[in-house]
Amino acid sequence: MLLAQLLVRGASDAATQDPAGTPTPQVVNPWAICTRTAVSLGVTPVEVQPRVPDMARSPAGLVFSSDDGVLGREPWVSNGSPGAGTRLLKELFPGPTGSNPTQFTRVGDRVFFTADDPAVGNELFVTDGTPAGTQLVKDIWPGPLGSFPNSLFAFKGMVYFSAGDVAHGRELWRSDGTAAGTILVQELTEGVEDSSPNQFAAGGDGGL
Ligand SMILES: [Ca+2]
Repeated sequence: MLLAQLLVRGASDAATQDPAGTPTPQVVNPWAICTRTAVSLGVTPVEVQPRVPDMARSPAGLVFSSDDGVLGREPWVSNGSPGAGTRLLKELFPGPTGSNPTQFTRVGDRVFFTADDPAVGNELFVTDGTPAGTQLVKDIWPGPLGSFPNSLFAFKGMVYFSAGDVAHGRELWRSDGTAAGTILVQELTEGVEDSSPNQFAAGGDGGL
């Protein structure tokens, strides 16, 4: 119906008057109208961006990042109420520079995320929604260089993610929230070459 209306309108728009005053239909390309219509409505981008959650629920409330203008962007928790119900969890990067926590991913009663700490670099952190329960999981790339954990994904009570270390490059890791329980799952590409796994999803057979 819409197309028919467009075609009629297109033909009408293209009609002109000859010297005798008789309308003379002109040959038109009706698809040109459709093309213009599609452009005006916008199109869906072909490239699908991975979804990166910027907040997650914990037993103590919603965990998210915020910049209060003094401490930089740090992890916060809110029970949904203003005032005392919304508070800083921990200042992971001291001073006005923020730790820029992101990729909040709930696993059981805890929320994993990545953040910058000047002592260890960009690494994996975990919180139960309390300041005391907000801590580094493991310094995967030892020292101030970061392992840059990415693509955090909750699966069977653990968080799976990609991270880089000196010996293996970027590979698939998993963590139960403890340093001892944070291990390289499998080195898909031997040596320091990256296999760069990402965009994890649970399969129909219960696998990752
Ligand atoms: Ca490090």
